[in-house]
Amino acid sequence: MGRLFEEHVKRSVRSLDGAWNFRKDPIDGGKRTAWYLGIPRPETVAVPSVWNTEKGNLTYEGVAWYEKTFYSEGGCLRFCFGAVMTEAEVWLDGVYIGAHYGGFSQFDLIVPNVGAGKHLLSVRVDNRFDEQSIPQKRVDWYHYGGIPRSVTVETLKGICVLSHRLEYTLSDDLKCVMGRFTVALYNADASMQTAEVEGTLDSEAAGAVTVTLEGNVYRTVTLPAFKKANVRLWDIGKPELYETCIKTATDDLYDRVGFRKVEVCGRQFLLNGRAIELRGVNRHEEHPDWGFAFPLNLMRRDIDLAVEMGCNALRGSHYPNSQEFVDLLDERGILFWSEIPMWGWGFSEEALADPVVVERGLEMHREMVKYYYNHPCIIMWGMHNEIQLKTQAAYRLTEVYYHYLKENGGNRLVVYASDKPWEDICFGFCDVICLNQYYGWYYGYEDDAWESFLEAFTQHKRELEMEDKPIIMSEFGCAAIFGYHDDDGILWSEENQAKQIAHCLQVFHAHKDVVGSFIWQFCDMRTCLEAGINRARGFNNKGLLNEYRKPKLAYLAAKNAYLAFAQEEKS
Ligand code: ADA
Repeated sequence: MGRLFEEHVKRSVRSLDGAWNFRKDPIDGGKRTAWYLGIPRPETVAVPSVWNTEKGNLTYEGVAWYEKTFYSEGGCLRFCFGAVMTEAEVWLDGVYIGAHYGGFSQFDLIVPNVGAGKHLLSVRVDNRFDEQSIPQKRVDWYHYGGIPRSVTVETLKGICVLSHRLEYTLSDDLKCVMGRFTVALYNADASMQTAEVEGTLDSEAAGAVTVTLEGNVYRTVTLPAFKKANVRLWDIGKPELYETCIKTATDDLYDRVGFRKVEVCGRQFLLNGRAIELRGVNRHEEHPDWGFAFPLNLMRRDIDLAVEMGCNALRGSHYPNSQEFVDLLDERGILFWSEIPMWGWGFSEEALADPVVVERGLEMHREMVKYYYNHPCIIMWGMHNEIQLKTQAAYRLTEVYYHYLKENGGNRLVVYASDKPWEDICFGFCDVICLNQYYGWYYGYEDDAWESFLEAFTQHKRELEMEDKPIIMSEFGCAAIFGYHDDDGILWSEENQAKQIAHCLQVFHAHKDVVGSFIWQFCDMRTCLEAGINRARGFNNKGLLNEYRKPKLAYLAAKNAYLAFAQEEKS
């Protein structure tokens, strides 16, 4: 769902986007008074949207109810939610059908035996926090609430394809693919059914198997392996995509893949066997007028702005981005780092050791892998950002996530972003050391601060016997208020930000261990008003562009540097 292409030809899919009934429930009494049977005196709002962009609701944090009436021919219905922020409970015609935790993940709920006619879908949305929340209350972005991504209802018939992933390896000369599909099936019929499950790659046969399933049962099957010679590789700026399809007699699911090889070899980052430098930027999928319900045309514009400044990579800080955005990156040949919203400072050591938190994070990784596996642009899975990496609790959690992603994440690197270069005890669980550092802003204003830092860290790596691990500078930057100029380049001026960015990009580019940089950040963005965050204007102002995507001087400085590095790479 929410893709740039049709996912189904045989399956009937109806969008539930548009006008929904809505009401805030500040005392959380709706469940007690059965609002799932009908919201009393509702307002009309748009879905997808966040409630904070409605007048008067900017700071609302709590419970709210959404409901939508729709017509269906009946049968087995599957409700697909692109994202509900943060906890969702769902009822159909007043009957509870399921719940989901986690604001940035897609999920679906299947309800067999629904009668034909008019139906009411009700969703209770809760965006409050406690010690077990991911993210925690204290983050450096805005806690929007609502249904920020699309909702659809599908009618399932017979043996259906819920998801598929294409696992593959490339031959040493990168010309030939050995692949096999793993397919999640569901029998939507109440009686036992048998079906031929066939895979295709660009319409060519790619494995088939016959499956018999009892009524209303799930099963995951692996199709026989296939070989494809003379493949066109997916690469930066060369987005060679193949269409995949899994079909049964009654159902189908289309997706796209691209074949590429990502690895770390010595201190190099290799894409398709070639050493590359990641020229990146961190981007929140956020806009002051839309919150996290980010429109497609603005996604395209953000990508154009990033490409124009010479970027070949983006980090989806700090949560899985919408499918459309990742589809666009697949189509443009831009590398992507996708991570879950396990963000830093807020998590105490106790929280990191809490089995509920560990499991919630793991489930977010499972969902990210399930829904994003086939995207060729995703070259790195990010486990977390700036957590208490010096603690045993962080070590154990990182170990669990790392092994899960290594075993299940496909041909990708596994990383996390660390702000504790000297105390971090988890570097054994990442393929590349990713460092968030803020010389020139929070600390170290000396001219050679970055050079000294990298020299000392390279020595530290040697002492840890990790000399051969490459480094990505995953965050660095400095704030500037858009339009605030000062010839002497004092703090907060566009001149100062531009000077700092230009300088550190050169330092990173010249360092033999640094394989990439992700500037913090693409554009200014609204941030939460928690104590300790205290950002001017209530925005994180370290954007190269302001929140309306107007360039600051630093955008031009980054563009000059990145385009020059790109030119060097070509010659
Ligand atoms: C951290 C964090 C970012 C942002 C940044 C900043 O590195 O990962 O989300 O908060 O600091 O601007 O201070």
